[in-house]
Amino acid sequence: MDLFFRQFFSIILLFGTLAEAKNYLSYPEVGLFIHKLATNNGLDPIALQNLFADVEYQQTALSFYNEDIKPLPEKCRTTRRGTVCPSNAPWDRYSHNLLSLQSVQKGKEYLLRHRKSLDRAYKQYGIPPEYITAIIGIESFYGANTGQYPVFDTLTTLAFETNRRSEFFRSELEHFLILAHKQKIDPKAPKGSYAGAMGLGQFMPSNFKSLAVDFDRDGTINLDKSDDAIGSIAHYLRQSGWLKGTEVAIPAIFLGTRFLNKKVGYQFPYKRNELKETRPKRPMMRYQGEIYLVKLERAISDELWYGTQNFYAITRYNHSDYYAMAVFQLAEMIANRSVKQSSGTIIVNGNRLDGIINNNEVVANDNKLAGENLESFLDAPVGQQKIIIELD
Ligand SMILES: [Ca+2]
Repeated sequence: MDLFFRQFFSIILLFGTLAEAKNYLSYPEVGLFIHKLATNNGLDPIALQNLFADVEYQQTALSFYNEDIKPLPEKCRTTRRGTVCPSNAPWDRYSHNLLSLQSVQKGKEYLLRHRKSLDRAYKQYGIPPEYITAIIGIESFYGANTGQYPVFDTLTTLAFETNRRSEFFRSELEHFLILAHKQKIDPKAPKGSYAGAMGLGQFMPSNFKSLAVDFDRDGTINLDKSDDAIGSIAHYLRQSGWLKGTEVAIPAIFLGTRFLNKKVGYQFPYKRNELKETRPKRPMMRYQGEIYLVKLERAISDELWYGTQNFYAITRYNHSDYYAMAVFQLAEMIANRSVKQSSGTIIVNGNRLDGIINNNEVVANDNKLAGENLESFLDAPVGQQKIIIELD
Protein backbone atom coordinates (compact mmCIF):
# COMPACT_ATOMS: atom_id res chain seq x y z
CA MET A 1 0.00 0.00 0.00
CA ASP A 2 1.30 3.42 -0.66
CA LEU A 3 0.06 6.96 -0.93
CA PHE A 4 -3.14 7.34 -2.88
CA PHE A 5 -4.02 10.98 -3.20
CA ARG A 6 -7.42 10.42 -4.69
CA GLN A 7 -8.17 14.11 -4.61
CA PHE A 8 -5.75 14.47 -7.48
CA PHE A 9 -7.74 11.97 -9.43
CA SER A 10 -8.92 14.50 -11.96
CA ILE A 11 -5.31 15.22 -12.78
CA ILE A 12 -4.65 11.53 -13.33
CA LEU A 13 -7.62 11.33 -15.67
CA LEU A 14 -6.33 14.36 -17.50
CA PHE A 15 -2.81 13.12 -18.05
CA GLY A 16 -3.08 9.41 -17.35
CA THR A 17 -3.25 8.44 -20.99
CA LEU A 18 -0.21 10.42 -22.07
CA ALA A 19 2.54 7.85 -22.29
CA GLU A 20 5.99 7.97 -23.76
CA ALA A 21 7.94 4.86 -24.77
CA LYS A 22 11.34 4.61 -23.16
CA ASN A 23 14.22 2.13 -23.30
CA TYR A 24 15.35 1.41 -19.75
CA LEU A 25 18.24 -0.81 -20.89
CA SER A 26 20.30 2.39 -21.13
CA TYR A 27 20.15 2.65 -17.31
CA PRO A 28 23.15 0.77 -15.82
CA GLU A 29 21.10 -0.21 -12.70
CA VAL A 30 18.55 -1.95 -14.92
CA GLY A 31 21.25 -4.26 -16.29
CA LEU A 32 22.26 -5.21 -12.75
CA PHE A 33 18.61 -5.62 -11.77
CA ILE A 34 18.00 -8.06 -14.65
CA HIS A 35 21.19 -9.97 -13.85
CA LYS A 36 20.09 -10.36 -10.22
CA LEU A 37 16.61 -11.66 -11.14
CA ALA A 38 18.06 -14.10 -13.67
CA THR A 39 20.73 -15.41 -11.30
CA ASN A 40 18.73 -15.54 -8.06
CA ASN A 41 15.22 -16.30 -9.28
CA GLY A 42 15.69 -18.10 -12.59
CA LEU A 43 13.91 -15.51 -14.73
CA ASP A 44 14.75 -15.42 -18.46
CA PRO A 45 17.22 -12.52 -19.02
CA ILE A 46 16.30 -12.13 -22.72
CA ALA A 47 12.59 -11.82 -21.89
CA LEU A 48 13.43 -9.27 -19.20
CA GLN A 49 15.59 -7.26 -21.63
CA ASN A 50 12.69 -7.17 -24.08
CA LEU A 51 10.40 -5.93 -21.34
CA PHE A 52 12.71 -3.15 -20.18
CA ALA A 53 13.50 -2.03 -23.75
CA ASP A 54 9.96 -0.77 -24.23
CA VAL A 55 8.47 0.85 -21.13
CA GLU A 56 5.70 3.43 -21.10
CA TYR A 57 7.23 6.19 -18.97
CA GLN A 58 4.59 7.14 -16.35
CA GLN A 59 5.13 10.83 -15.77
CA THR A 60 1.99 11.42 -13.70
CA ALA A 61 2.76 8.52 -11.39
CA LEU A 62 6.25 9.94 -10.88
CA SER A 63 4.87 13.38 -9.99
CA PHE A 64 3.42 11.98 -6.76
CA TYR A 65 6.85 10.99 -5.51
CA ASN A 66 8.96 13.82 -6.89
CA GLU A 67 8.23 16.99 -4.97
CA ASP A 68 9.47 19.26 -7.78
CA ILE A 69 6.21 18.54 -9.57
CA LYS A 70 3.27 20.18 -7.82
CA PRO A 71 -0.37 19.12 -8.21
CA LEU A 72 -2.70 21.58 -9.90
CA PRO A 73 -4.76 23.67 -7.47
CA GLU A 74 -8.52 23.21 -7.45
CA LYS A 75 -10.56 25.90 -9.14
CA CYS A 76 -12.56 28.55 -7.25
CA ARG A 77 -16.29 28.77 -7.92
CA THR A 78 -18.64 31.73 -7.90
CA THR A 79 -21.67 31.60 -5.61
CA ARG A 80 -24.34 34.12 -4.61
CA ARG A 81 -22.25 34.94 -1.53
CA GLY A 82 -19.09 35.61 -3.54
CA THR A 83 -16.14 33.58 -4.77
CA VAL A 84 -15.45 30.40 -2.81
CA CYS A 85 -11.99 28.87 -3.09
CA PRO A 86 -11.17 25.51 -1.56
CA SER A 87 -8.73 25.68 1.32
CA ASN A 88 -5.23 24.83 0.22
CA ALA A 89 -4.20 23.74 3.74
CA PRO A 90 -2.63 20.27 3.69
CA TRP A 91 -5.38 18.34 5.52
CA ASP A 92 -8.21 20.16 3.77
CA ARG A 93 -6.65 19.38 0.41
CA TYR A 94 -5.96 15.76 1.33
CA SER A 95 -9.37 14.96 2.78
CA HIS A 96 -11.56 16.98 0.41
CA ASN A 97 -12.61 14.14 -1.91
CA LEU A 98 -11.82 11.18 0.35
CA LEU A 99 -14.38 12.29 2.94
CA SER A 100 -17.08 13.58 0.58
CA LEU A 101 -20.76 12.92 1.27
CA GLN A 102 -20.79 10.68 -1.79
CA SER A 103 -17.96 8.58 -0.41
CA VAL A 104 -19.74 8.15 2.93
CA GLN A 105 -23.01 7.21 1.19
CA LYS A 106 -21.30 4.69 -1.11
CA GLY A 107 -19.55 3.26 1.94
CA LYS A 108 -22.85 2.66 3.71
CA GLU A 109 -24.18 0.90 0.62
CA TYR A 110 -21.04 -1.23 0.29
CA LEU A 111 -21.20 -2.22 3.96
CA LEU A 112 -24.83 -3.36 3.62
CA ARG A 113 -24.13 -5.25 0.41
CA HIS A 114 -21.16 -7.16 1.88
CA ARG A 115 -22.40 -7.42 5.46
CA LYS A 116 -22.03 -11.21 5.64
CA SER A 117 -18.41 -11.28 4.54
CA LEU A 118 -17.54 -8.21 6.67
CA ASP A 119 -19.11 -9.80 9.76
CA ARG A 120 -17.14 -12.98 9.17
CA ALA A 121 -13.92 -10.95 8.88
CA TYR A 122 -14.80 -9.18 12.15
CA LYS A 123 -15.30 -12.53 13.92
CA GLN A 124 -12.07 -13.96 12.57
CA TYR A 125 -9.74 -10.93 12.78
CA GLY A 126 -11.52 -8.38 15.03
CA ILE A 127 -11.57 -5.53 12.50
CA PRO A 128 -14.90 -3.60 12.47
CA PRO A 129 -16.77 -3.74 9.12
CA GLU A 130 -16.71 0.06 8.70
CA TYR A 131 -12.90 0.12 8.82
CA ILE A 132 -12.47 -2.54 6.14
CA THR A 133 -15.10 -0.70 4.08
CA ALA A 134 -13.34 2.66 4.53
CA ILE A 135 -10.04 1.21 3.30
CA ILE A 136 -11.75 -0.25 0.21
CA GLY A 137 -13.42 3.13 -0.30
CA ILE A 138 -10.21 5.11 -0.13
CA GLU A 139 -8.10 2.62 -2.07
CA SER A 140 -10.44 1.92 -4.98
CA PHE A 141 -13.65 3.91 -4.42
CA TYR A 142 -15.42 0.68 -3.40
CA GLY A 143 -14.08 -1.24 -6.35
CA ALA A 144 -15.08 1.31 -8.99
CA ASN A 145 -11.45 2.18 -9.64
CA THR A 146 -8.76 -0.41 -9.10
CA GLY A 147 -6.42 1.48 -11.40
CA GLN A 148 -5.76 1.87 -15.08
CA TYR A 149 -1.99 2.11 -14.89
CA PRO A 150 0.09 -0.67 -16.43
CA VAL A 151 1.73 -2.13 -13.31
CA PHE A 152 5.02 -3.11 -14.98
CA ASP A 153 5.53 0.27 -16.69
CA THR A 154 4.56 2.18 -13.58
CA LEU A 155 6.80 0.24 -11.21
CA THR A 156 9.71 0.48 -13.69
CA THR A 157 9.29 4.27 -13.98
CA LEU A 158 9.11 4.66 -10.20
CA ALA A 159 12.00 2.26 -9.61
CA PHE A 160 14.51 3.89 -11.95
CA GLU A 161 13.57 7.59 -12.22
CA THR A 162 14.64 9.98 -9.47
CA ASN A 163 12.09 10.09 -6.62
CA ARG A 164 11.99 9.67 -2.86
CA ARG A 165 10.64 6.09 -2.88
CA SER A 166 12.66 4.60 -5.74
CA GLU A 167 14.31 1.96 -3.54
CA PHE A 168 10.89 0.79 -2.30
CA PHE A 169 9.54 0.59 -5.85
CA ARG A 170 12.59 -1.32 -7.08
CA SER A 171 11.87 -3.97 -4.47
CA GLU A 172 8.17 -3.99 -5.45
CA LEU A 173 9.13 -4.43 -9.13
CA GLU A 174 11.26 -7.42 -8.17
CA HIS A 175 8.35 -8.97 -6.21
CA PHE A 176 6.02 -8.25 -9.11
CA LEU A 177 8.22 -9.91 -11.74
CA ILE A 178 8.76 -12.99 -9.55
CA LEU A 179 5.00 -13.20 -8.88
CA ALA A 180 4.23 -12.95 -12.61
CA HIS A 181 6.86 -15.61 -13.37
CA LYS A 182 5.39 -18.03 -10.79
CA GLN A 183 1.78 -17.44 -11.82
CA LYS A 184 2.75 -17.58 -15.52
CA ILE A 185 1.16 -14.24 -16.40
CA ASP A 186 2.43 -11.62 -18.86
CA PRO A 187 4.00 -8.81 -16.76
CA LYS A 188 2.58 -6.32 -19.26
CA ALA A 189 -1.02 -7.39 -18.55
CA PRO A 190 -1.95 -6.34 -14.96
CA LYS A 191 -3.38 -2.87 -14.39
CA GLY A 192 -3.17 -1.04 -11.07
CA SER A 193 -2.82 2.31 -9.37
CA TYR A 194 -0.12 4.86 -10.08
CA ALA A 195 1.89 3.19 -7.33
CA GLY A 196 1.61 -0.27 -8.85
CA ALA A 197 -0.97 -1.50 -6.33
CA MET A 198 -3.70 -3.94 -7.32
CA GLY A 199 -7.24 -4.92 -6.38
CA LEU A 200 -9.98 -3.43 -4.18
CA GLY A 201 -7.58 -3.00 -1.28
CA GLN A 202 -4.65 -1.97 -3.52
CA PHE A 203 -2.15 -4.54 -2.28
CA MET A 204 1.44 -4.00 -3.30
CA PRO A 205 3.14 -7.02 -4.90
CA SER A 206 5.30 -7.66 -1.82
CA ASN A 207 2.22 -8.13 0.39
CA PHE A 208 0.49 -10.75 -1.71
CA LYS A 209 2.45 -13.72 -0.45
CA SER A 210 2.24 -13.17 3.30
CA LEU A 211 -0.96 -11.16 3.80
CA ALA A 212 -3.52 -11.88 1.06
CA VAL A 213 -6.02 -14.65 1.92
CA ASP A 214 -8.48 -16.81 -0.03
CA PHE A 215 -11.45 -15.68 2.08
CA ASP A 216 -14.20 -17.20 -0.11
CA ARG A 217 -12.26 -20.49 -0.26
CA ASP A 218 -12.56 -20.96 -4.01
CA GLY A 219 -8.93 -22.01 -4.33
CA THR A 220 -7.45 -18.75 -5.69
CA ILE A 221 -6.72 -15.34 -4.25
CA ASN A 222 -8.45 -12.69 -6.32
CA LEU A 223 -8.19 -9.23 -4.77
CA ASP A 224 -10.49 -7.79 -7.44
CA LYS A 225 -13.31 -9.67 -5.69
CA SER A 226 -14.84 -8.30 -2.49
CA ASP A 227 -14.67 -11.46 -0.37
CA ASP A 228 -10.93 -12.03 -0.84
CA ALA A 229 -10.20 -8.29 -0.55
CA ILE A 230 -12.22 -8.00 2.70
CA GLY A 231 -10.50 -11.00 4.30
CA SER A 232 -7.06 -9.85 3.14
CA ILE A 233 -7.45 -6.30 4.49
CA ALA A 234 -8.69 -7.65 7.83
CA HIS A 235 -5.80 -10.11 7.97
CA TYR A 236 -3.35 -7.31 7.15
CA LEU A 237 -4.63 -5.06 9.97
CA ARG A 238 -4.71 -7.94 12.46
CA GLN A 239 -1.09 -8.80 11.61
CA SER A 240 -0.24 -5.12 12.08
CA GLY A 241 -1.34 -5.27 15.72
CA TRP A 242 -5.01 -4.22 15.67
CA LEU A 243 -6.63 -4.51 19.12
CA LYS A 244 -10.24 -5.67 18.94
CA GLY A 245 -12.77 -3.35 20.56
CA THR A 246 -10.36 -0.46 21.07
CA GLU A 247 -10.60 3.18 20.00
CA VAL A 248 -8.62 4.37 16.98
CA ALA A 249 -8.34 8.11 17.65
CA ILE A 250 -9.92 10.72 19.91
CA PRO A 251 -9.78 14.52 19.64
CA ALA A 252 -7.30 16.38 21.81
CA ILE A 253 -7.09 19.94 23.07
CA PHE A 254 -4.18 22.33 23.03
CA LEU A 255 -4.01 26.08 23.32
CA GLY A 256 -2.99 28.19 20.36
CA THR A 257 -3.46 27.90 16.64
CA ARG A 258 -0.45 25.82 15.63
CA PHE A 259 0.79 22.81 17.57
CA LEU A 260 4.57 22.92 17.62
CA ASN A 261 5.35 21.60 21.10
CA LYS A 262 6.07 17.99 20.26
CA LYS A 263 6.99 15.80 17.36
CA VAL A 264 3.89 14.35 15.78
CA GLY A 265 3.16 11.27 13.72
CA TYR A 266 3.23 7.49 13.89
CA GLN A 267 7.01 7.47 14.36
CA PHE A 268 6.71 9.05 17.84
CA PRO A 269 4.87 7.07 20.55
CA TYR A 270 4.29 8.87 23.89
CA LYS A 271 3.40 7.72 27.36
CA ARG A 272 0.43 9.56 28.89
CA ASN A 273 2.55 11.43 31.44
CA GLU A 274 4.73 12.82 28.65
CA LEU A 275 1.79 14.73 27.21
CA LYS A 276 1.52 17.73 29.55
CA GLU A 277 0.69 20.30 26.86
CA THR A 278 -2.35 18.48 25.60
CA ARG A 279 -5.44 16.80 26.93
CA PRO A 280 -7.82 14.31 25.36
CA LYS A 281 -11.22 15.87 24.85
CA ARG A 282 -12.86 12.86 26.44
CA PRO A 283 -11.44 9.98 28.46
CA MET A 284 -10.16 6.97 26.56
CA MET A 285 -12.24 4.11 27.87
CA ARG A 286 -10.59 1.04 26.51
CA TYR A 287 -6.96 1.85 25.79
CA GLN A 288 -3.99 2.20 28.12
CA GLY A 289 -1.12 1.98 25.62
CA GLU A 290 1.13 4.57 24.04
CA ILE A 291 -0.28 7.57 22.22
CA TYR A 292 0.62 8.94 18.80
CA LEU A 293 -0.05 12.65 18.27
CA VAL A 294 -1.74 13.32 14.96
CA LYS A 295 -1.71 16.88 13.69
CA LEU A 296 -3.98 17.95 10.87
CA GLU A 297 -2.85 21.23 9.34
CA ARG A 298 -5.93 23.26 8.52
CA ALA A 299 -6.42 26.75 7.15
CA ILE A 300 -6.89 28.67 10.41
CA SER A 301 -5.34 26.31 12.92
CA ASP A 302 -4.15 22.77 13.50
CA GLU A 303 -6.39 19.94 14.66
CA LEU A 304 -4.83 17.55 17.16
CA TRP A 305 -5.82 13.93 17.78
CA TYR A 306 -4.58 11.14 20.04
CA GLY A 307 -4.00 8.00 17.99
CA THR A 308 -3.93 4.53 19.57
CA GLN A 309 -2.23 1.31 18.55
CA ASN A 310 -5.08 0.81 16.08
CA PHE A 311 -4.22 4.11 14.43
CA TYR A 312 -0.66 2.85 14.15
CA ALA A 313 -1.93 -0.42 12.62
CA ILE A 314 -3.64 1.54 9.82
CA THR A 315 -0.37 3.34 9.06
CA ARG A 316 1.18 -0.09 8.43
CA TYR A 317 -1.23 -0.39 5.50
CA ASN A 318 -0.04 2.93 4.14
CA HIS A 319 2.78 4.78 5.88
CA SER A 320 1.01 8.13 6.24
CA ASP A 321 -0.69 9.84 9.19
CA TYR A 322 -3.12 11.59 6.86
CA TYR A 323 -4.03 8.31 5.22
CA ALA A 324 -4.78 6.65 8.58
CA MET A 325 -6.77 9.68 9.74
CA ALA A 326 -8.81 9.62 6.52
CA VAL A 327 -9.57 5.91 7.05
CA PHE A 328 -10.58 6.62 10.66
CA GLN A 329 -12.83 9.56 9.78
CA LEU A 330 -14.46 7.83 6.80
CA ALA A 331 -15.09 4.67 8.87
CA GLU A 332 -16.65 6.67 11.70
CA MET A 333 -18.88 8.56 9.26
CA ILE A 334 -19.94 5.32 7.54
CA ALA A 335 -20.95 4.05 11.00
CA ASN A 336 -22.92 7.29 11.61
CA ARG A 337 -20.55 8.63 14.25
CA SER A 338 -19.42 12.23 14.07
CA VAL A 339 -15.79 13.26 13.76
CA LYS A 340 -16.42 16.94 13.22
CA GLN A 341 -16.65 19.51 16.00
CA SER A 342 -18.79 22.63 16.00
CA SER A 343 -17.45 26.10 15.84
CA GLY A 344 -18.31 28.35 18.76
CA THR A 345 -17.19 30.84 21.35
CA ILE A 346 -14.74 30.58 24.23
CA ILE A 347 -15.71 32.03 27.59
CA VAL A 348 -13.00 32.26 30.26
CA ASN A 349 -14.19 33.03 33.78
CA GLY A 350 -17.28 34.66 32.38
CA ASN A 351 -15.45 36.75 29.79
CA ARG A 352 -16.13 36.17 26.15
CA LEU A 353 -12.90 35.86 24.17
CA ASP A 354 -12.20 36.74 20.62
CA GLY A 355 -11.51 33.21 19.59
CA ILE A 356 -12.79 30.29 17.63
CA ILE A 357 -13.12 26.60 18.14
CA ASN A 358 -11.91 25.12 14.97
CA ASN A 359 -13.11 21.56 14.91
CA ASN A 360 -11.60 19.93 17.93
CA GLU A 361 -9.33 22.41 19.63
CA VAL A 362 -9.65 25.61 21.56
CA VAL A 363 -8.16 28.52 19.71
CA ALA A 364 -7.82 31.90 21.33
CA ASN A 365 -6.50 35.00 19.66
CA ASP A 366 -5.77 36.49 23.06
CA ASN A 367 -2.24 35.44 23.90
CA LYS A 368 -2.70 36.31 27.60
CA LEU A 369 -4.89 33.27 27.88
CA ALA A 370 -1.98 30.99 27.17
CA GLY A 371 0.18 32.55 29.88
CA GLU A 372 -2.39 32.76 32.64
CA ASN A 373 -4.68 29.88 32.16
CA LEU A 374 -3.01 27.19 30.14
CA GLU A 375 -1.60 25.25 33.07
CA SER A 376 -4.69 25.36 35.23
CA PHE A 377 -6.79 24.60 32.19
CA LEU A 378 -4.81 21.52 31.26
CA ASP A 379 -4.25 20.35 34.84
CA ALA A 380 -7.91 20.47 35.80
CA PRO A 381 -9.79 17.20 35.52
CA VAL A 382 -11.72 16.86 32.29
CA GLY A 383 -15.02 18.72 32.61
CA GLN A 384 -13.85 21.05 35.39
CA GLN A 385 -11.84 23.58 33.39
CA LYS A 386 -12.57 27.22 33.97
CA ILE A 387 -12.81 27.71 30.26
CA ILE A 388 -16.30 27.06 29.02
CA ILE A 389 -16.80 26.20 25.41
CA GLU A 390 -20.05 27.30 23.89
CA LEU A 391 -20.90 25.32 20.83
CA ASP A 392 -23.31 26.59 18.27
CA1 LIG B 1 -10.80 -16.65 -3.49
